[in-house]
Amino acid sequence: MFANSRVSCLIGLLSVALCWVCSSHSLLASERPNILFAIADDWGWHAGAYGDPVVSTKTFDQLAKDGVLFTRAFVSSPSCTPSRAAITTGQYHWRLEESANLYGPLRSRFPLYTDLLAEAGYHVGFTRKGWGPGDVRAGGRTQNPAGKRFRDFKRFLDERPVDAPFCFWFGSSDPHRGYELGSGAASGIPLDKIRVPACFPDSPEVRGDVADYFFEVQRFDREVGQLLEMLKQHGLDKNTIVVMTGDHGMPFPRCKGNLYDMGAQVPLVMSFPQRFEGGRTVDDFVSLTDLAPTFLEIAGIDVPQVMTGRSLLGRLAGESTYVPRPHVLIGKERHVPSQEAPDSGGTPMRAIRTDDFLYIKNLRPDRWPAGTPNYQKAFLRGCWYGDVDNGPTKNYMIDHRDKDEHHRALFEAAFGMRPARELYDLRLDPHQLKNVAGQNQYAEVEAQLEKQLMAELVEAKDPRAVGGGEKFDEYPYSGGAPRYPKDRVPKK
Ligand SMILES: [Ca+2]
Repeated sequence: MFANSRVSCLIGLLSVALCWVCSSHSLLASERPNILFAIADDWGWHAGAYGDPVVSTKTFDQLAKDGVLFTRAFVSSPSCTPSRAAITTGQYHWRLEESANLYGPLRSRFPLYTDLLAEAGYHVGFTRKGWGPGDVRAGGRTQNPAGKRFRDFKRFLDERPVDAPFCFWFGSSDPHRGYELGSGAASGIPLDKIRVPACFPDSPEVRGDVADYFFEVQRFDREVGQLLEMLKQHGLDKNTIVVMTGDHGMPFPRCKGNLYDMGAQVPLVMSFPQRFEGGRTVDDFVSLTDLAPTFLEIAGIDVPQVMTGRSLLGRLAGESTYVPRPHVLIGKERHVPSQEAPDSGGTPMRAIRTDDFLYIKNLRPDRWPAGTPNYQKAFLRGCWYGDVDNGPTKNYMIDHRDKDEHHRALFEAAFGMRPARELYDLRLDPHQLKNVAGQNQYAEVEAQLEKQLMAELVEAKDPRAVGGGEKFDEYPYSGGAPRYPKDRVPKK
């Protein structure tokens, strides 16, 4: 009798302890939350919630009021394939072999949060643009790393098993180019009120181009609003965390494909009013590699050790012991290879972004970071500076590069060669246009950042830091023009 009561007492204590563990670190199976992940394509850091005076992002802004707005979220790499590979694996893209490059397949040996959720009973799917671009099967996979493909969110919900929690990836292709010329102005976006980013010259062409980009940002935002309405109609809004972000910066010169904030910083909001206090703005550094561990932890699933991301759950839950990242690392391997310099590979770079500094290492300063100029084939605009998406701002900056000193300086910053080291003092130069690397007064800071960056790259087993990094240049390119040359045979 005595023994029995001791046992039941122990069981009782154990239950209390287990419940405490459940409530603080995960959820009981019946309460596992749904995850709605909305990711735009090429959406830079532009939203009403961040103070942009023109772009209208009502859905994002409402989620910011209801949830947690992150002001310093960065991608692993400012290129579609590696950025999405890093998001789905929770690992820096340089750990993902071919998928560090645009169009590179994502090998099946890299675990994905989507698969782990599916194995735990989640209904997992996506629509439109998931991981990619790239060949899913070439990676030894049977489906896109974002999950099973569905026509749309409605079909996904219709096919959901009763009582199964879900994880859905809404991958819009907005605001990726091409744009309908003049669509922004025609929709009523006031060109004169646009804050032209400091890395572009101010001209009617550039303003019109930014407005066309905003037009598609707004379309993405409206579509996410429609998804939220559907959640409500199905009674699913209470138990769903909604996450809205983008895969890297805007498709303009010195933005997408670059490690400056214009290329690597993205909007991020996470809203789950039933569980997490809303209306908070958080200035922590976040890497989008942190999303996979966050999603897993929120579902009560162990995070694989290979994931280099760090769960944000502690911050979302307001835990006082949560320690944010002190800085983020960013990198780039091959984006679009150059047609004119077939052996040039990519323009590998690594960077560390702290509160006050951005330090970039250009590992091959002999290569053109925006693609080769190719002026002799000027009629083939598609081959001009192939690493920059074609569009009115690109054309304007190239065509007017000799208009005056200002135009020339911005042209060089976007399209010119770059030194092996770049250092930007964000306290004096928030737009990251004045390289102070090599200046005496910054020698100590530069040395510290170099040491910190290299130590973390070594720890994360970056082939560019520990050896073998040239393989990134040798992987074949399967994307569109400008094509990787046919006569180049990748090494086995
Ligand atoms: Ca993209």
